Amino acid sequence: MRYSKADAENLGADRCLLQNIVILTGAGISAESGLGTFRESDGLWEHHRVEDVATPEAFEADPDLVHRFYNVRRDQSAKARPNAAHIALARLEAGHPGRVRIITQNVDDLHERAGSRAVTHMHGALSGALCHGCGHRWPAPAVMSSTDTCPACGATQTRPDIVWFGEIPYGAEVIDPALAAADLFVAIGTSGQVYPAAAYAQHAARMGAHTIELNLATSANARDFAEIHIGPATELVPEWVEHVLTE
Ligand code: BV8
Repeated sequence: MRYSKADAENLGADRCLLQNIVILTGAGISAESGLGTFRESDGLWEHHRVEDVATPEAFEADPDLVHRFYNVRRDQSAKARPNAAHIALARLEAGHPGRVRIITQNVDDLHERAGSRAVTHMHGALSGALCHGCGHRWPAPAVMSSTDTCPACGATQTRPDIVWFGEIPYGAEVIDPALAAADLFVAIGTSGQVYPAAAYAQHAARMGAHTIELNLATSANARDFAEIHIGPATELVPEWVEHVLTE
């Protein structure tokens, strides 16, 4: 089933036609840029499950193991290039008359490098560093280690500015109103296994949005989507954007 103007008009006369589009992206949108996803690779880092590395407990126990994990990903992210899917979303934001907001679970900066501006990194970003002592934030150096000192307070409590499992995601003050006002919610390249992001489609649908999943495989929350397209993001996303911009 393809999303059509008739479907949009069925959204109800009081809802502007596709005025507000909210897009949730996951690791799958960056897969074709060469950045590994969490659950397709063997999901291991130095023989540890990623879920066990991306935690405050792991950082407490072995900060340099966690820093190594992010140093490698920061290097990979810097060498990666935005792909056709990132570029298409930037084209959508520039060409769509209504609002387009990207909520990304990813910590790479490929959306920004493709030209998207309205991007919320709900799980933080590799480009950021945070002082656990004073809360100061600054641009992360390419390589971080447990001996780094905070430029503001001098403490050796610096960490990547990333939201780990068990920590509260960023951006709720932007995300919650965006979901409430969404006419269209599109999830791209996410397995729907991590909360609260995995609940966004259901929430948006309850608020009246039409929901679409673009994914290489159906996600754990496929039941929350009115429409599902299966395929690689670099094919599905440009096609979908072209459809929205020319409908
Ligand atoms: C929180 C940053 C409280 C780190 C990440 C039991 C039940 C329910 C929930 C919980 C539970 N126990 C604990 C929880 C909460 C927990 C959680 O959800 N755990 C899961 C594992 C059950 N969540 C948290 O702890 C969150 N915090 O809940 O706080 C709270 C909340 C709100 C308000 C107050 C209090 C914090 C979670 C954040 C963790 N940090 N990332 C880092 O990046 O290193 S999560 C990490 O995995 C990613 O950021 C991403 O978000 C997440 C999921 O990954 P995906 O992006 O979906 O990637 P994945 O590999 O899984 O899937 C790839 C997809 O791409 C697949 O579908 C594949 O088919 C597709 N694909 C592949 N190639 C392509 C493609 N698609 C298109 N084209 C392709 N070419």
